[in-house]
Amino acid sequence: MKTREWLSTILALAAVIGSVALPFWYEGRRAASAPERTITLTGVASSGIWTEDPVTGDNYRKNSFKPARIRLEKGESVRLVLRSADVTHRFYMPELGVGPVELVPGHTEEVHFKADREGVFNYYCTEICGDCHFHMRGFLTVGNAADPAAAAAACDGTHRESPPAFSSLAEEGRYWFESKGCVSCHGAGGTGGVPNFNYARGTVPALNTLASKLSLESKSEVEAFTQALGQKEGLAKDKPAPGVSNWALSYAQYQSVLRTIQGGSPPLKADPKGPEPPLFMPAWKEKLGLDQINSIIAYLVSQQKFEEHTGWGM
Ligand SMILES: [Cu+2]
Repeated sequence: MKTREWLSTILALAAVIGSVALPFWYEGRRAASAPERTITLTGVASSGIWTEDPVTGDNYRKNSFKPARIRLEKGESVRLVLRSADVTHRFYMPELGVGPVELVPGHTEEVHFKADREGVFNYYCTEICGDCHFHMRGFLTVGNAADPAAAAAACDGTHRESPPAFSSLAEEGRYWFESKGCVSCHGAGGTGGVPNFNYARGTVPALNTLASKLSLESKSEVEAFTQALGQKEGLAKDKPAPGVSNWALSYAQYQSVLRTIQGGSPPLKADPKGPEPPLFMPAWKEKLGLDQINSIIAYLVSQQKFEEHTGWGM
């Protein structure tokens, strides 16, 4: 009797353990045996994109490739085939442990990774590969995570031809901000928020509060400052712009912003022993003239939201 009771207890326990463990075992087996999904990404310097479209000699000249939009299931294994359509690129997707992988034209590289967590993961080109380099960023989405609101703008080839006529300095600045690729790191309208792996501040700084940084306290001060920026001779320390209340401070801050744009600024690492953050502020002085930089500053200060002062007869 006793032995029988023991036996049935053991059997019941085995059944319980089995029913709990079996699905996990099965999942594990399934994941281990699931075939890898192959994704081919080609870097295209002339439009600053990573594309899944096949790139051949014939269609390269038309250059109508779509930027890749990759969505993976959580747990999916990927065989990533990487190519360059033109010049040397370097593929880097740090959050999923891929790269940097140097991509020499004519060669194919292959890496494997597993999408083991849900989220949006950015990938970058970290080799300065031409005029459209600063557009060359993409993302892939794992699981149910929502795509980011603003994808990096593709580099429009027409921007390299002569620019259109502008109705204001800020409008001109917007054009340069978007066509030179500032937008792909600093976000549409300078809203920032693009993740930069191992960067002390986490994401690329927003620039839509530049007016405050320049000590411009209201819309009318922004207008007065912009007016002065648009003068042929530019800004001068001893020539305060009428209507800007703290000219000495505004001018000093403007000089510091100008230095950062012209000379660049290396990103501070979050973990000093970790890798270089993939995104950095390059020196623009060879690529943008002072007039263009001033127009970009005019655009960015126009993006600041001020609290409206109403009442008091104002
Ligand atoms: Cu590149």
